[in-house]
Amino acid sequence: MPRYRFAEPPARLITPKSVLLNRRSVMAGMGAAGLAAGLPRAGRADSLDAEPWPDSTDDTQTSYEVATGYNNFFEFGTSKEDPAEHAHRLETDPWSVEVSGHAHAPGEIGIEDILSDFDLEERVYRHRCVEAWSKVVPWIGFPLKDLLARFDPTSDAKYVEFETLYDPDQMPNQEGDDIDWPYREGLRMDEAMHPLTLLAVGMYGEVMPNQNGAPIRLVVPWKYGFKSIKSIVNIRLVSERPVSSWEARAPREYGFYANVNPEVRHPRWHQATERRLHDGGRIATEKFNGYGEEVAHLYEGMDLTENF
Ligand SMILES: Nc1nc2c(c(=O)[nH]1)N[C@H]1C(S)=C(S)[C@@H](COP(=O)(O)O)O[C@H]1N2
Ligand SMILES: [Mo]
Repeated sequence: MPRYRFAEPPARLITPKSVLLNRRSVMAGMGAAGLAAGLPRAGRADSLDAEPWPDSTDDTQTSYEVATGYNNFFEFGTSKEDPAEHAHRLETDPWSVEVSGHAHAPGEIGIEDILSDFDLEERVYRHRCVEAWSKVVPWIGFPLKDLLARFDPTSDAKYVEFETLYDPDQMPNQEGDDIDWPYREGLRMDEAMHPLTLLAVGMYGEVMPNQNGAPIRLVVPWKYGFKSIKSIVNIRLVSERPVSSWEARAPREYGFYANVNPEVRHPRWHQATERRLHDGGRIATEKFNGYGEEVAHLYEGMDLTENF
């Protein structure tokens, strides 16, 4: 059992749907005004940050049992049940994350300091896997941009690269070649700085279960689940676009952007619908997983079929 715990109970940020809708129309107005005033579009995303983030979805939450019993965490095996069975082998305390590359103040931070220094919030996000299932999970975490700010990225930092722990003694499937280990992921800097992008350290009110990526993982709610890398030990600020593990393995199937998009099919299946794990029902998949109001501007002018 890890010794770390939350310094304070995370703020619960529940806002009724009506308030959210109202806020969205206010924001849309601000976006237009910002454009008219010649402000950079990024100002729009930043303005979302002034207020606590509301519940982003009114979907029924997935049960704790399903969210922690049906996982992808290939380091522990390739079946959905393997992580729950084997991830207890992962030693998450002590743990630290190294931030390196194009930063004025590169360095390392321990998990206890992460838990005490950043304002933890609960955010309910829909989480959609490229395999066309989805969960709705109350994550506990804080914006990635708050962590990056502490290490002071330089203007050469155009992308962020993430790496999971490599230790086959604890992660037995790293002996195999399902992935060119360690698991790697990447984001463009503006994606990394977006206030929806979380570093999650818990879920359902408790510290992160091992099978979900303890002690710290990424959650990027508008992208397919494989972007949300688990058990992070390295964060690198880089100038070139990193190649993520899935992209390296099958570049025709998994792109760098991996934005949820019902209009762009995976070569082996369509992406138009998804199976909700809480009831097995199928729903239509929404572009950007339903977070388009917040993130579509990041991809303005880009061909999302080419940049899938
Ligand atoms: N290190 C690592 N991170 C990972 C994975 C993995 O195999 N290894 N799987 C990804 C995939 S494909 C998905 S869908 C999500 C699953 O997260 P969950 O188990 O919390 O639902 O984790 C992502 N992060
Ligand atoms: Mo996934």
